[in-house]
Amino acid sequence: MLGRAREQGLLRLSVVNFRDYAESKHKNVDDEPYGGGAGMLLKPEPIYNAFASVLGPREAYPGKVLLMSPQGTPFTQRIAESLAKEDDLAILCGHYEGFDERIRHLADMELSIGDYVLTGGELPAMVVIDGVCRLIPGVLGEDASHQADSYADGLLEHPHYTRPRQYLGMDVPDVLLSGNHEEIRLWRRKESLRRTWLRRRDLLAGADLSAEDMKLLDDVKREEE
Ligand code: 4FV
Repeated sequence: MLGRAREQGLLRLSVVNFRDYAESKHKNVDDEPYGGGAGMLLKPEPIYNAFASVLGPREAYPGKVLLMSPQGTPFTQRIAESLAKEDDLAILCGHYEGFDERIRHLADMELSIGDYVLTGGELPAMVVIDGVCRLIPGVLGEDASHQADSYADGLLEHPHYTRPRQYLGMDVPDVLLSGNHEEIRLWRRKESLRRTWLRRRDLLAGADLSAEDMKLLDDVKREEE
């Protein structure tokens, strides 16, 4: 998807190795933490130099600068949708134990992809790039497909089925074979609410639920008691 989007000119992606902008003769990008402690930290100079050389003065940069770290704001579909409206994004990827604190001053937003620790910020950056760029019109082919995403309306997605009708004794729900679009819409909405109720009750608070949803949710709660 993203490769094709780049070929179609929908997306431009470049990677900058800030070691190329390190000042020391050995091109060091990391150093020991003041105050002691295990591991190494990313130095500010190589990253500031790289930013200035590649993107120009920070204050004149038109886009959003993102810094990937476990201390960041959890990356969500809502954030992906807001970032997809930006023309330019610059993503700073951590390494070693993390960043010298002064590097954070370059960032508009600090993002985390989850409460776990990785070896580098590159994979988190790729997660953000994928989650954001698939929302660019034209990247996913007919745009409708991401409108029915999980989280598109704050709920988990309903179950999906395709051929064959029966597999290993597992049947496709009759309602999906009925051709009755209203019945299908109601079933999908109810199953979306059921899955969210069973797996991510925390999401319901933030979801904009209609009166019809509340009734469906009551049915679900009764059925799942
Ligand atoms: C991370 C995350 C993450 C921390 C130490 C890179 C690592 C190393 N980034 N969401 N989770 N980063 O684990 O964004 O520098």
